[in-house]
Amino acid sequence: MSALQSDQTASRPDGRLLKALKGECLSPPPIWLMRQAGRYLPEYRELRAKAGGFLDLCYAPQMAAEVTLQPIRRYGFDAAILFADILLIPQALGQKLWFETGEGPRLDPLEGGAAIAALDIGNVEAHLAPVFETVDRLRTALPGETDLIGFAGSPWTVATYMIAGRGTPDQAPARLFAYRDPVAFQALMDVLVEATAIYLAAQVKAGADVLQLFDTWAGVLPEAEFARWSIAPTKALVARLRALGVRVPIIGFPKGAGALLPRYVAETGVDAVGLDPSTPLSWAVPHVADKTVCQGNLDPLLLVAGGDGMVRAVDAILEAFDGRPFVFNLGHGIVPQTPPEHVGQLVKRVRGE
Ligand code: 1CP
Repeated sequence: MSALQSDQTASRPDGRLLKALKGECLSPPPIWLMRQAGRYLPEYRELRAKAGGFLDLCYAPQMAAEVTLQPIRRYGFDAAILFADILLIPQALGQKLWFETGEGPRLDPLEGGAAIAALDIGNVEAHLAPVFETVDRLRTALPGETDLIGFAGSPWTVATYMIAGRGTPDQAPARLFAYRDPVAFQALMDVLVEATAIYLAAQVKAGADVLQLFDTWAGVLPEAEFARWSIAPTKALVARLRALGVRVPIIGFPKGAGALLPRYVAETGVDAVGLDPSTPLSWAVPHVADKTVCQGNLDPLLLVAGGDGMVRAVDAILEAFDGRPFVFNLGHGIVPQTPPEHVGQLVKRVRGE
């Protein structure tokens, strides 16, 4: 792990997130939170109203950089995560994407092999140029010690939205599609691996110090399908990124992977792994933390509730990973009803202040 290096930021000393991801044991551990920019912050809601829609915000570099910086100013997290969305890739491939107010994303569902064959990889980099400009602005605007995380969805998770056209409770449409037509589904994985590699390599070139792959829907897959549609495309993506010269650490987040996490870690080539809230600490420490850097895993609803329950859970996580390289985070994204003051209390507790 020590051979890893940031591509563009060779002159900038590693921040605390980078140090932990390269295997340094830090006390207190670095902290950032998934979805740390977003609707729980009044300053985000204000800027989003000005931008018009959520997608307008994603493609407006000055505003997207500003919402990325908002939680850094408030809480001084050790890392910023680029403000964008995992569904920009399907849009860059030519699929129609829009957001229904109060409901979430909608896409024109991909209905078969012909629709998959029509996806156009040629336009990905040009379409996503505003995102790279956001990264570039952020690298200049962020405090020197704050690492910048770029991200994308894993091919499986992005495909679930492309096939269903929306989020569903168990992403059954994509699972069914993959069972019925694995050849067409593999073609979709191949397109997504290549498009995502282009996208992430360009984020790193623009200044991202770390990459995270969100595989939010990994946990709905049985073992054989987990290997085929979560592990294999992630492994191909990591290999493709390394072949493109990307050397920054990559965090994989296969939510719900459970007992398949050690296999995911051993086979994909990621440098660290995000644990979801249902992963038992007593199991994760011997089975995962002995093999790679862990990140996680406070239940986002404990952050909503706050108080003693939150404090006890934070302390249990810190104690479990004490003496190992570790990154404190939630086990999934912050939810909109989170009181902003609880986030401040969480950061203080983790830092022992
Ligand atoms: O303002 C709004 O109304 C939009 C809410 C919102 C936000 C703030 C969406 C819509 N996306 C985002 C930003 C976002 N999405 C980030 C920004 C950086 C940060 O973490 O602060 C990131 C990393 C994502 C990633 C993302 N988008 C994931 C993976 C992580 C996760 O939470 O599971 C997924 C599944 C999406 C799709 C998506 N985009 C938005 C919503 C509401 C959803 C989920 C839809 C669903 O499953 O029903």
